[in-house]
This record gives sequence, structure tokens and C-alpha cells, in this order.
Amino acid sequence: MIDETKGLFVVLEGGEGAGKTTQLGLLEQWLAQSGRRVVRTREPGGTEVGERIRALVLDHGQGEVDPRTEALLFAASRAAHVSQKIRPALDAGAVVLCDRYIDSSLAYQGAGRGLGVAEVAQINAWATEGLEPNLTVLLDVDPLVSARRRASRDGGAAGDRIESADLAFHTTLREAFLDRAAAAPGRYLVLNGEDSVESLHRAVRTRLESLLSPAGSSA
Ligand code: T5A
Repeated sequence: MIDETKGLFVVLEGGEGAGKTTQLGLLEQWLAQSGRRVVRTREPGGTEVGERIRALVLDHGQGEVDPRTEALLFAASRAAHVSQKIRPALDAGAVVLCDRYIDSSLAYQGAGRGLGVAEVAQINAWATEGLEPNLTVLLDVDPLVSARRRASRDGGAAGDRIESADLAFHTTLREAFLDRAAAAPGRYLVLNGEDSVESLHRAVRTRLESLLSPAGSSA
């Protein structure tokens, strides 16, 4: 099913603090140890222009960024990412591991910021010339749990008090991610992000092994 000469595009998605970075690190290590060519990358970012956009959109000081501007900036970062990094790596036969991709824009800008999932999907299909992941791993976590994880990782600065508006926003995001996965179950692996780090890694590995095995690919 997977053509080795065209690589494998794997995306990790989920809310903030869902455990994407943790799982990507373990996957990268495992794939490299098993002799695979691996390219690990992230969104927004991944290229020089993408990292500049990341700094602009995620650290914009006190001012609010208008939602359409934000959606276009994420899509612009993604266009550069796909054409300069992801497609060339896939063409060279690498496994590309990416922290967030189009589904993040559909959830955050489409659903969360109210721009509409279909509209945001359209600009992203154009930006990426239709490149879809072979597999998206969705780490599904209760927004309360992810808020607590973020607070404890950031030194407890936000304390245990989580604002209800924030919780409602993250619940909307969670539902949007789950809707995407339900619409194309064959291309998603939905996991309970509250399971242990080790058991999540095992589950992702098992799925990747089947995609990378001779029966599942030309490798
Ligand atoms: N964005 C992004 C958009 O709005 N639109 C877009 O199109 C795109 C691409 C990106 C921001 O940009 C937005 C979404 C985001 O707001 P980011 O810096 O990439 O921001 O941040 P996140 O993706 O949210 O990354 P985080 O680092 O916050 O979360 P991760 O990577 O999901 O989680 P991780 O691995 O760092 O883990 C968080 C904590 O939980 C622990 C870890 O040890 C860590 O302390 N943990 C677990 N604890 C218990 N059980 C487990 N299974 C655990 N796994 C990890």
C-alpha cells in the first residue's frame, strides 16, 4: 500500500499538551534505530519562512490577530513547508513525522475561531496542492487534563483554575478533531492520550509497522 520510493507522511494531532512532542520524540528514535530515513518537523514552522511565520503568529505581543489573517498565515507557513521540505523528503523515501498539519487549522481556525471548517479546508487544499498524510495519529485528551498538564509543565503559573471560556474553546477543538477522524477512519489512529506514554508509543508503533512492512509497502 505504501510506496517506499514515496516515503510515508505521518502527522500527530491533538490539543495543546496532548503529548504530541513526547510521542514524536519516541517515534523518531525508534525509526532511526530501525534504519529508516526520518524527517521530523512541525507546524507552524519547519522552514525558514515557516519559523518566521511561527514567531509572528504565536508571539504577537498584546494585539489580537484577526482570524482570517491567522488562517492565511498558518496556510502560508504550510505551503512553504510542503513544497520545500515535506514533498522533497517524501520523494526521497523518508518517513516524515510532523507535529500538527491541516487538521489543526480546521480545528483552531475553522471551528474554534468560527471561520468554517469547509472554508479553511479549501485554502489549505490550495496551499498544499492537496497533500494529505498517510496516517494521522490523534491523541484525544480531555481539555481539563491537557490544561492541567500545560499548567504543571509551565511551572504551575496558571494554577488549577481553568477558565470556562478556555475549556469551552478546547472542547470545540476536541470535537472538531474527532469529527475529522470519524470522516476518514482508515487514515486515522485515534488514541486515548491519557494512557501511559509507553502504551501510546506501542500502539503507534504497531500501526506504523503494518504500514511499513513488506505486506503494507514495497519496502
Ligand atoms: N495552531 C497550529 C493553529 O491554531 N493552527 C494551525 O494550523 C497550527 C499548525 C502551536 C499552536 O498553534 C496553534 C495550535 C497551538 O496553539 P505548539 O507550540 O506547537 O503550538 O504547541 P502544542 O502543539 O500545543 O504543543 P505542546 O508542547 O503544548 O503539547 P504536546 O506536544 O501535545 O505535548 P507534550 O508532549 O509537550 O506533553 C505535554 C506535557 O504532558 C506530559 C509531558 O511530559 C509534558 O509535561 N505528557 C503526559 N503526561 C501523562 N501521560 C501522557 N501520556 C503524557 N504525554 C505527555
